[in-house]
Amino acid sequence: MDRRKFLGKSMLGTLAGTLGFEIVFANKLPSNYLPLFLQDQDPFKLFGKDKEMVVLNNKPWNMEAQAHLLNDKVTPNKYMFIRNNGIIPTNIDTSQWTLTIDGESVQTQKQFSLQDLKIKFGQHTYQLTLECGGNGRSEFDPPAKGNQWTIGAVSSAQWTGVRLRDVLESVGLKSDAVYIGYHAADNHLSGDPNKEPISRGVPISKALQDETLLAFQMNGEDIPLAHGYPLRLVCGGWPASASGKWVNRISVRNKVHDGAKMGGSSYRVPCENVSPGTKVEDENMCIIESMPVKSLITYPKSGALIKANRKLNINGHAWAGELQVTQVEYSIDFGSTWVTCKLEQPVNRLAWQHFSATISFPKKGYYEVWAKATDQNGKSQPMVLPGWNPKGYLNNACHRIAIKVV
Ligand SMILES: Nc1nc2c(c(=O)[nH]1)N[C@H]1C(S)=C(S)[C@@H](COP(=O)(O)O)O[C@H]1N2
Ligand SMILES: [Mo]
Repeated sequence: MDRRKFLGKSMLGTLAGTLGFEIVFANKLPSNYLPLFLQDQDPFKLFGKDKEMVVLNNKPWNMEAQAHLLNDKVTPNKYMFIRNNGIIPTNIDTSQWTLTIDGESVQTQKQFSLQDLKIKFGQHTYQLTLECGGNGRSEFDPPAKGNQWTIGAVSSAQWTGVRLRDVLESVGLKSDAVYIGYHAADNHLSGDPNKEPISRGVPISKALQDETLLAFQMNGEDIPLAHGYPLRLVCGGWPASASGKWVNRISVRNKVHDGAKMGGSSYRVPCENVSPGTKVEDENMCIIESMPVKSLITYPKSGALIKANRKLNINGHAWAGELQVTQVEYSIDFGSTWVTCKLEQPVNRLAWQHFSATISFPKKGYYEVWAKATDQNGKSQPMVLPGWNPKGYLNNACHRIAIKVV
């Protein structure tokens, strides 16, 4: 495919806008000319990411953070992972963008412009934690195919938009509505316009939660292009694949949504635990819903040196899908004994929580600091890999960092 053909001038303006600068003589650009900043395809520049982010794939673009980059309480764009299943849409004209609500279970199909959404419905802001279902995949054995995420496919940004519930209620749902599915403007890697790269959804009960948003802002600004500009569904606490980027249609379904990547082994795990390497039949696979309890030590960076007799302050975040985290503990003796950390309340439901502790080490030498979170139902993170599954989802094993006391 020749990218140049896709780049209309209005889109260049939009793209430059979301990157935070203006192409001053955009109206003088020869037609079919691709500006250098798009030609070089430096993903860090292109997406406004920090140089320490790690690129896992360039077709499609997938990029993750390292633990120490995620130390901010609210994740800024530059440290936010990117997970794409297809090609990022480029021909975005916000004045023409529409959201269609359709499906078997709406009273009447309806279309909204972005402006309609912004003026007809109340706007709400929540900090929402989004973790890719495959975060941690790289540790599974036998290995699972897919992006080899280590720990960095998680973010907790502030999202502003309208409630999906308000929009659905204004359209009217039939009593048989059980699920919603999103459709979006990104393109399938094959270039086939009839194929969607991904079209997932959530049960109606999740769709109607206060915090489920059709968002048009992230961290107080237009959503960056790579994260779903100009409109994104955000379903915090669930695998981030449920949060459709570049959303232009929501279908209200009378059955479990059957869009791309809803079936087979996509975002599904064996309903019962299986031994590693087992082949699992489709009917024994269950859709991932709320994500499991997990935590990340974001300060210091693994490998830090500290002087003997000095105390070490650690910081991090913990989250538990739909649930609250009630305890975080640390261990410096490989999990033999645990000490409770200071834990903050979330700023709102579905936002991650911050923990900290001050650690003393008995003598010089090599240590690891392990962190373990527990959710409100009393479930804790496993110290080693949890249940193997064909696509390597839901690895919530304890995070650990290396420390040398010198
Ligand atoms: N339209 C669309 N929405 C999408 C995706 C995609 O490829 N296309 N990827 C999903 C997956 S698998 C994840 S983990 C999150 C990643 O969100 P982020 O790139 O903003 O971090 O977006 C989800 N929404
Ligand atoms: Mo994902």
